[in-house]
Amino acid sequence: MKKTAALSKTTTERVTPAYRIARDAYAKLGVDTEAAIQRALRIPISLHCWQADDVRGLETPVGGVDSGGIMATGSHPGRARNGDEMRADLDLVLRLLPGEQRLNLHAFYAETDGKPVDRDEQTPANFARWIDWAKARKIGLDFNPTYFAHPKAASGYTLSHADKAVREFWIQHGRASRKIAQHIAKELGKPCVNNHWIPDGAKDNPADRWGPRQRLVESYDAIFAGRGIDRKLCVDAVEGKLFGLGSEDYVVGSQEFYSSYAQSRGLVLCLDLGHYHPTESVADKVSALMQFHPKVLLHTSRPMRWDSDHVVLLDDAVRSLFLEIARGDAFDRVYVALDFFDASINRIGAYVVGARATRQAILLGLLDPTARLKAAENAGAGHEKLAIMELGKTLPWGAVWDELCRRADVPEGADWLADVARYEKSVLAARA
Ligand code: RNT
Ligand code: ZN
Repeated sequence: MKKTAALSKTTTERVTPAYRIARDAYAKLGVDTEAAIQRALRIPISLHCWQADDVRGLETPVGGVDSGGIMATGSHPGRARNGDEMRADLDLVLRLLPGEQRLNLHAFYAETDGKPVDRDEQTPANFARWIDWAKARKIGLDFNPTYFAHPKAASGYTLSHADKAVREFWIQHGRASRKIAQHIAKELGKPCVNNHWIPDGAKDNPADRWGPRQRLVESYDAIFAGRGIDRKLCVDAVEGKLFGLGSEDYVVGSQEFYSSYAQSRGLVLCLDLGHYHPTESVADKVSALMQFHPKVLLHTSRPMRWDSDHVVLLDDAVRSLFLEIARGDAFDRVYVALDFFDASINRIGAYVVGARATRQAILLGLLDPTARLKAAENAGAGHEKLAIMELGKTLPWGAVWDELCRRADVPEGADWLADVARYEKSVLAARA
């Protein structure tokens, strides 16, 4: 308490009148904006590298046989075409974002100098450039095995494939990914979240729903069986979904499958905002799942009628999700990562909009007058609870966000648009 008060005093002279008004308004509801700003800045957001190149990957030859239902639509000029271009774009993104960021890599962003290296043979050396880049910027890296965009995924099945040889190939890839993730963690001195998502499923009425799920358990068990991987370094997560393009009827790795699998094997469960029926609320799920799952990984995304992976905006789904995390005081139990890809607009702008919206939702969660609301609720004063909730919606949180940006020394408001415009002209235009 004392520390916060002292901090507010030292910053009083240089804060704007707008922030001072906002700070006082929140204080009236028992909310400490200083504490919220500091906390919001410290929560890492993992930037998905795949918005930079429309989820194509850097492999030789480029995998791209089958997308596994993942599709970036649009043809805005300026797509990053190699690792150096991706890293240059991400450098600009990092300069425009407040707070701690990480970078989320996928295995098909391996750089092998033109030498073909198949997924089952990947080694940490294939990611040396990414690791050096992250080291120089003092940011952490996360990782994902890529079980799609590959001839051996063309049937729509990978780890649950009926053919043992195909399963074995993907098991070897899963194992390789864990070694790479562990290596990354050691190199950077920060744990690396390694998220497993597979496209496996059927377009129409499979006769056998049981077999693939049983095989998937066996394949994952083979991947996660010990072999010198420290789970504190390589933090394995698994991500399910309701349906995908080409797997409308049946997804082997469904929510029920992964919820039980992660819980029984001590893995992190990943929840992607685009992976549920539109009437389901991920915000409501976390307080149920987290009674049993010590940690969850959140993929912020924006489904537009389906799992369309639109750029994240500050919509109700994102706001209510982080509000729930804040109300449960669970920020230490979640990993926050972005997962969207839009090829129809400036990709750097897409990153900045989505990452800022995600951090705004985090800040808004931390600005919630939870104690006051719970007190009203517990006293049976339902009308008071609703009144304070409604009041919370009208408070000037934008001034607190601007202050957060100033503290982080990044452009306020939409001032970052000028940087993106300059880059579009000087760098992206030349890629056309
Ligand atoms: C797919 C999952 C998965 C992917 C990334 C590229 O539906 O959301 O997280 O988007 O791994
Ligand atoms: Zn996802």
